[in-house]
Amino acid sequence: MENQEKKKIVLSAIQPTGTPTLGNYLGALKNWKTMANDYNCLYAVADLHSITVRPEPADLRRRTLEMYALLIALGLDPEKNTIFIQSMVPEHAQLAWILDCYTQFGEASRMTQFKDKSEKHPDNVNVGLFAYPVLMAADILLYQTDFVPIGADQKQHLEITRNIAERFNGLYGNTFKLPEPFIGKVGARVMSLQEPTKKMSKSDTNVKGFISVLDDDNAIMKKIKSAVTDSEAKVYYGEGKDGVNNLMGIYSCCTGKTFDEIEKEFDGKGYGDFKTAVGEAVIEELRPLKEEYARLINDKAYLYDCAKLGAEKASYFASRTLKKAMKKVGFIQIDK
Ligand code: ATP
Ligand code: LTN
Repeated sequence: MENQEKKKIVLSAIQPTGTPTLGNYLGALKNWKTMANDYNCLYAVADLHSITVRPEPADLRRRTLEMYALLIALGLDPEKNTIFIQSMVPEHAQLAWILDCYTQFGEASRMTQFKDKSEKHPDNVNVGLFAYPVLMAADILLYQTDFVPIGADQKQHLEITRNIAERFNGLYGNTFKLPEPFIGKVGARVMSLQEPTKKMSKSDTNVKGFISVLDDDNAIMKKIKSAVTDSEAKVYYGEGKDGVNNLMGIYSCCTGKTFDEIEKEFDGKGYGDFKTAVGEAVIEELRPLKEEYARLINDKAYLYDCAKLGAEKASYFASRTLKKAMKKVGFIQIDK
């Protein structure tokens, strides 16, 4: 523990809104695993965030546990790192309320995710959806986080987090550390296999557009083979080649090869060979995750134990920052 406290702090979270896609995996989860060796990492299943779209309670419970199992299946060590379920750590909702009062209506209105989601669900534009980035700011600021590994779509939420923290620090003196985003170079934006100008999304109605991390090998190969490309039949990274660029990005993330190396490897070969290689690389990349997940999901008792431990560890850190913020705002502090 002592040693861990000296390491820089990393925090990230993912909503339990469905099985993660290859986009979530390459854009976020894979970096989570890599960072776990060098940083003091806290990773959460953001179940509080996900009720902004009102899931069925039974679905939410099942998906939360599935997402939690997936995080451990990534190879994250629940003893060494802190893997927790957000709603089990009450400090998140508590700090979020305080930060709500230090966030301007105008700046929250400018968030593109809020605008997108309000358009998608015009029948349920709730206050939670509006305050979503503030809860995310609380998630991050509670742990004096240094780095936040996220996909490119979440950059704006990190900027508002920094603005809220700066405002609070400006008013009351240094309380929160200003976090930096960590966005990988490749994989930050994996595109849909069917419409490669749109990001790959687990809520896409066309299931051929995304690969779920638990898809079986056949399904993976089929989806890659039917990915939209172009009529040039030449593998290189370039303008107007969105489909090929996307597959090259995926292949590069899974194999560690650079774009130059990939172009050389497929010089003189057609898209058939290229797609087979990409499919195989994705299958190999996801295999250990799927095997470990299959084993873990049947061991509820172990998962519950890990979740309890994670929540205790998270709460230990979070309560220190919350106390500090409450004191600065002017709430009475009486030792229990
Ligand atoms: P939904 O499709 O349900 O809106 P989502 O697939 O965008 O959700 P989130 O749970 O919002 O997934 O995101 C989890 C993490 O995955 C975030 O860090 C996000 O930036 C990252 N991410 C999501 N989609 C992609 C993508 N296509 N490429 C790279 N990273 C992504
Ligand atoms: N908003 C993020 C999920 C999320 C998150 C966070 C990410 C919730 N809290 C804290 C990083 C840090 C999303 O929709 N992908």
